[in-house]
Amino acid sequence: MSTKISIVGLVLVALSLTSAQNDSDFLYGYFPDDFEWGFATASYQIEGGWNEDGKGENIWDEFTHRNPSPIKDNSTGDVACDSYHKYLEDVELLKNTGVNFYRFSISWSRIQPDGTNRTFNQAGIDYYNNLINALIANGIEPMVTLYHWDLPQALQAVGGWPNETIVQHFENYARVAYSYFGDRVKQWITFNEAFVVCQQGYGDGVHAPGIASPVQSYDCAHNVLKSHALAYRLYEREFKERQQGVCGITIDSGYYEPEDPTNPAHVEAAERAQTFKHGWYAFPIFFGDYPAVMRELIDLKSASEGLLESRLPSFDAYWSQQLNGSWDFLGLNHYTTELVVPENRTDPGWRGDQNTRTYQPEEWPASASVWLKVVPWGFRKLLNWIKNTYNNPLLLVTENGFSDTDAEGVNDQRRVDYYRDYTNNMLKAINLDGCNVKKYTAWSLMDNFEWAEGYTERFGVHYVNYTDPARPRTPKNSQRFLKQLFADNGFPPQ
Ligand code: GBH
Repeated sequence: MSTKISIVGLVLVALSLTSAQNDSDFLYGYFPDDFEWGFATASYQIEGGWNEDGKGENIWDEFTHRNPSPIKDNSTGDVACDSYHKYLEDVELLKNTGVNFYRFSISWSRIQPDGTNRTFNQAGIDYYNNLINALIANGIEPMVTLYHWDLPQALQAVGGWPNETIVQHFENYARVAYSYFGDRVKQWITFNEAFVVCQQGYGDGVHAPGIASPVQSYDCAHNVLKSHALAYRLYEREFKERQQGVCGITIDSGYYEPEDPTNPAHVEAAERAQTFKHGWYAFPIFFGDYPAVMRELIDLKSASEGLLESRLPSFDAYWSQQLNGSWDFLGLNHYTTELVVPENRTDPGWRGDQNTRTYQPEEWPASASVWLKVVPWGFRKLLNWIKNTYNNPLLLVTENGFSDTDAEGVNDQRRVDYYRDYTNNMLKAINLDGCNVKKYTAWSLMDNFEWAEGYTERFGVHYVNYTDPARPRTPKNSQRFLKQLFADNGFPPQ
């Protein structure tokens, strides 16, 4: 009897080990009954109406209007998908796909044109009120991101996120949003992908405001985290009881797999990469401070560069306390996986500081984005890493998706495959591994302005024709696939 059990056990272990890597065993079955499905978008990527009805300029307006253009196809979000005028059509698309919720972001400068309490724009409030009301009238729950990268330009003019004065302005902005929309919005996300805000915007400089600095990205992160904490505590203190909503943050992370999982140095390097990426933002929120490995390495490197203070700032007891536990849920944006090898580096900044090199093997299936390879098993492993690292917090997948080009049009079989295989790995993480995931959000409802890549990469399940002034949206095959998945709440046994 006992040998029988252990043989069964061995077979199960062997099966789960191979499944983690090659995904050959598709899991049929259902998500939990209370599981919810939705789509995400972001204000700058879809709205257009960049200077309409009193909206202030933001850093993406300024960035895309530069000459020469830093955007691949020299495009802008001036019109984008024209959702500022077509939002009712977008609500129809959502309704037709059978979603539970819609994740969109508020353009800060549309409601506070200079980003401070000195200015206020009623037309911006009206726009979001109309959108929220239309969603609710159609049985779709709004999930609102306060900051998806479009900082009011007036705040960048005084230094942007690396300037600590921004923390108070963000809290003030959050108060306006909670006050005007919180009677109907019950799900708040303070920041979308703080990593991208700070590292792409102030570290590598490939996103607005286009600053490349090994110091500013850490200062940015510090103030983004403080801003998150204040906005969370404000909601908790003044709104939560009355409005009965929840507040959290979305942290983006790939999965980091050791190149050689049998080599302890590789395993350690992968853990370091994972911690530098996800832990940079999540450790302060879950534990009240940056990860020890970041403190150690960045302090050491700063000293050897002859700096008198570390490039990584510190939280005092007050901020540590404000941050610690400032979450009702953890938002996760996940797209891809990288392999990691250890490497001693001296280039200052977030990349060099972690003493790793990451890459993706050529043979992994590609997308239209250089950084996005299709690695479905990495999703399951990341969900397990989060479960183990933060004691299985309530996790909402706030983005996941695949890019192709204009050539695919509406016949987007690779996107269908991506969604099928990634959501199947999420099903395994939930039903087999016990990960506490309660929502899944596909990026994106429709093709849109893909930041530095302009309109050259498409992430939508609706095709948007940008050469037509009416910006018509057409469902792709992936829209039909997800509609079925949402309706079935899983994969019905064949
Ligand atoms: C998300 O970005 C955004 O939230 C969304 O607005 C965007 O449209 C969507 O995904 C698709 O890109 O080489 O280490 O610098 C997440 C994607 C994360 C992709 C950071 C590029 C660069 C990682 N980005 N990544 S790194």
